[in-house]
Amino acid sequence: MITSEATANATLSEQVPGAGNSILIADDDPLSRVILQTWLKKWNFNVIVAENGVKAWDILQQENAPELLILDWVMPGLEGIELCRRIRQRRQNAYILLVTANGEKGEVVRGLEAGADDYLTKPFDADELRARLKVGQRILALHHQLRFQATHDALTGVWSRGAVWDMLPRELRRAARSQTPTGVLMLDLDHFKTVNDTWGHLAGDLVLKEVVQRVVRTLRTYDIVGRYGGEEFLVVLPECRADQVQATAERICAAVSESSIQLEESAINVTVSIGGAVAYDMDPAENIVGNADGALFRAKAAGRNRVSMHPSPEVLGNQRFTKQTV
Ligand code: GH3
Ligand code: MG
Ligand code: MG
Repeated sequence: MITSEATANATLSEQVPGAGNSILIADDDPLSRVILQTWLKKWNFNVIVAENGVKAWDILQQENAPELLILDWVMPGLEGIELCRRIRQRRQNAYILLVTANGEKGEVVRGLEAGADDYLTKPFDADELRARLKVGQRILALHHQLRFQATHDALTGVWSRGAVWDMLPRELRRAARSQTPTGVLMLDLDHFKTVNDTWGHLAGDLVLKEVVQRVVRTLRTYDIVGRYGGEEFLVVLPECRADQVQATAERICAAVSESSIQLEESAINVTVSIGGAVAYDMDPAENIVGNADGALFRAKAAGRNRVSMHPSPEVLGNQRFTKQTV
């Protein structure tokens, strides 16, 4: 979405279309804004405009706020340099071009020390601006790549253990606010050591990847899958009662075992065992994962390729949440 001066009164959420190719201009000078907007639109940016630092700060509090920012140094209320400092205290995923009036060395140094990544001097030069924005885009893309690598498992592409441990407590707090239960599954491949011993580790890796794909295909887009350990995975199922958690786990078991995994020279039959638990109210994440782990242990002991549920108040006839869930 492109925001023009004419739509500057649109609500903030209407103005923030997503970080992708968005850029924020914060400048109190209407002429500078028009010049920048014209060029940036021509270069296919989604332009979001703030007429002062306070409005820019409000926009930056929104979800999916732009990451590429052109901030004027001199603005009434909140100056660009102060805005830089505030942004750096809160987030790293921003590339800030600070606009100075004359590019005087002392000013530039102060701006960079306050958290700006680069600076521009007025009057703007289109080619220079475009080149500097490309640098910003390159750095932001690297930032995203690093972030992805830090939060995802390289082999299977699902969330890393650390990322799931970050997300689960947040999900549990959200669920407690909306009074909905959250399901957690602990899933472990059965006799996976035998797969490695028989067909080799590379084949084992391919099997792991295929199992994860089968699991993910069984789930909803907003369910969370993370690699908990070697061949162990944690699944978070928002807004699921115990019966729904169990049904989902049964579907996963069936999806993994229903056909053999075809490799170049072999077809390998794989099964998984799953322990399930449901969190209510503010059950700590450690407890719910521990409960799912205990249930997994029982599923293994009972013969593998099966689901075992940690008994929940709901199953025991003490249903605390009456709200309908999907
Ligand atoms: P169980 O049914 O009791 O879970 O038996 P298991 O053989 O699956 O369990 P065990 O813990 O004895 O062995 C797990 C194996 O998983 C051993 C380890 O080498 C293998 N493994 C863990 N991560 C990877 C991986 O990334 N790639 C491959 N190929 N193997 C892995
Ligand atoms: Mg195993
Ligand atoms: Mg294991």
